[in-house]
Amino acid sequence: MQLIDGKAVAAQIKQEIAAEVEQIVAAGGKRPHLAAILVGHDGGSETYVANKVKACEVCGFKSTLIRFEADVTEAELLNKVEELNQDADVDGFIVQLPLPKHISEQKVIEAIDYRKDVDGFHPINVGRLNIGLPCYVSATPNGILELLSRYQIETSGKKCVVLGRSNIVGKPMAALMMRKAQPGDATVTVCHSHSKDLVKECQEADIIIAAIGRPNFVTADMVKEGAVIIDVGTTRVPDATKKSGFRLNGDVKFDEVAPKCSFITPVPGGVGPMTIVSLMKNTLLAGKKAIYD
Ligand code: BQF
Repeated sequence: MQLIDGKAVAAQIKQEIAAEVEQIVAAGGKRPHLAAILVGHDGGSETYVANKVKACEVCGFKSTLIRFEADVTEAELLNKVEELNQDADVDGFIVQLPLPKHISEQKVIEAIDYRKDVDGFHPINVGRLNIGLPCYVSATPNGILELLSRYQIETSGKKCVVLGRSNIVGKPMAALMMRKAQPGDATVTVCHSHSKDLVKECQEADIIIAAIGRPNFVTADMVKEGAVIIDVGTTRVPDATKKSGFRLNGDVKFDEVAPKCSFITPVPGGVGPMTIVSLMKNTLLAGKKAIYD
């Protein structure tokens, strides 16, 4: 069993990005600038945005954090999105999800200029991903692809089960794994809360990508000997022994599943850090105007 060290890979990629940024700036180019909108004070969202701002510093990017209280109106939020769309200094920006219930996430996502949509959530980027055109790719699936690539994990012709069908992880992950590319070329099955034969599908899988947000959902009996397990779960569960009062729990029962695997990602330190670094890669692309313009 080999542990996939997302934290170490992410640290290395951030150094690669930082080196490229210094080259760009030395040559008279623009330092990439990421802006993030954070609505409210949800603990998870606060942490995730802080992780992104910190990563920008490490990469040598400029970053701007824009905060609104949870009672911000949809119109006010849409105004800020439009302002960032027009701001020539901002190369890319994100709106941290989830948003309060009185705001339509879809409306906000569609208001973002797709050329600055470094989260890859705008329908134009989603559509382009699905037909194999250059685009901003959703950060978590792209980070997983990067791990599969750096660990030279064979995906071509393999049975890949994606657990979860969210717009942010499950659906783009399935699209990427079925692409005619490396990593890719897999036979992809997407399972979700209504799948009848989920356990059987998992037992036959060479690769399981678990993104259902249910702690310890994937157990040893569901995993084939030698399978590759990618755990996207990051549920915060109370833990009195931690300074923060909680810990992150994956979708995989790590202790019993790990001995059966060829490769497995831990939580924390697996997919999470790669999500952040993928956003940094998209921001670098935005700064370079590498995809659009
Ligand atoms: C780690 C996210 C659910 C809903 C919205 C490092 C992150 C997490 C874990 C992180 C996530 C999860 C993010 C670790 C960003 C991943 O060391 O294991 C980093 O910051 N993430 C998000 O922005 O929105 C979410 C999960």
